[in-house]
Amino acid sequence: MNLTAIRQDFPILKTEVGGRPVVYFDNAATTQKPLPVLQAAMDYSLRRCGNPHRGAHYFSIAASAAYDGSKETVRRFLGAASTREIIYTRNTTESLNLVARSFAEPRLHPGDKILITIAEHHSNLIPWQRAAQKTGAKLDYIYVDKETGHFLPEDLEKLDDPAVKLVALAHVSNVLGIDYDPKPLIERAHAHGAVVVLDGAQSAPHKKIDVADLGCDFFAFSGHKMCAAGGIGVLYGREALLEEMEPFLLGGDMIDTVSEQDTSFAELPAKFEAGTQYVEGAVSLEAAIRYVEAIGWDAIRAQEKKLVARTLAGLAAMPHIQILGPTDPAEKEGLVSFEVEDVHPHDVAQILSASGICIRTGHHCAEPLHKYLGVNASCRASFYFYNTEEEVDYFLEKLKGVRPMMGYDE
Ligand code: 7TS
Repeated sequence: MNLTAIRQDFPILKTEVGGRPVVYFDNAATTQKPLPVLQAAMDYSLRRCGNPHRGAHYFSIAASAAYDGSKETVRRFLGAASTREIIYTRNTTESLNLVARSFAEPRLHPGDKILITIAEHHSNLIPWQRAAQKTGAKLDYIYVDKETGHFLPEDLEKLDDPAVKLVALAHVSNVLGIDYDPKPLIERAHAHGAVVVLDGAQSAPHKKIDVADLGCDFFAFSGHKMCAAGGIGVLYGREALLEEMEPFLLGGDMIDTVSEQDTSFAELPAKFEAGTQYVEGAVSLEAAIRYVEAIGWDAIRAQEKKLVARTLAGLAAMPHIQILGPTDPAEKEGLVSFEVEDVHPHDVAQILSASGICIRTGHHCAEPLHKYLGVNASCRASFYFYNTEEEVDYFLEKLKGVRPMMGYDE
């Protein structure tokens, strides 16, 4: 991987703060966008812009081709059988809400259980809370070991409970950085017919996804966390399940016929894509997929592992740092969350920001996890393939200065 050449594709990384280029370590929140992706979306608007699937004219046909071409690329990217299984949404959040509303709520009853983990982002938690409240189903949790972040083995037995009708879990945790290897869990839940939803927001940008191999029933991710524009997300769903589900939103382009009192709906995936589609976003997502695939998953993974290992080694040498979750780089995927003793995370972030370093602080939309771990808030450095070891060294150097700046010893 030619890092210098790759970084040329990201002019934003040259932004200077305090006389030196910014260090962007908030990639789990959103990634930066490379020129080829920006150019692809602009090229669509300059040459092919139209409303897809609605007209016989040149631009509508061009827009349809752009949109449908993007879908085919996403289908291949996920290893799905058909584009009928690929639904465009705004983001992971909307994808998960779609499943909760259109699949779970009409099917759950009192006595049923929804099983999630304590490590979920709010997007993969609140929709299930609502589904449980509306249907009388019970929302239950798989808890993690507070030191290692791994699932408690006795809680994994909950997967075998036939009352569990739906399991929803993050593929990679946005706080602990653990890849939860969902395959054995999916197999266990499937053994008694439960449906499994994977939140791929933090996995799809970083590793090869194959929904057929994973065996999940639904898989959600966001384009903006993998170099695409904001506002385009994906829901993969097994065709047989999507077929049975009611539409989520109602309106144009998702119908077959409409009479004064009734409507029949379009075939998949249009049934779930009401209104004018975000074609610019679809084009951007396709270009982003091509961009990350051209770099290659092995190269992306190797670079992220290097950055994580260097960060963990540097943090281990600082006496007043506590790391959330595992401390072995082999177990961390692209991000490290930590606390600095005596210093509020927001102060840490502000001090680092003055040196042009962007990290995230707070509960990272995983408040129940933070409460469970007995932590109010934490700091998080999250990487992507364009980050460098020099950036990590600079971050570590500035982090070392935080406690002394607040009047504490190192
Ligand atoms: N699931 C996980 C595991 C996430 O990390 C996020 C976003 C989402 C779902 C929601 O994605 P969205 O695109 O719909 O917003 N995570 C973060 C984060 O860690 N910091 O900012 C956003």
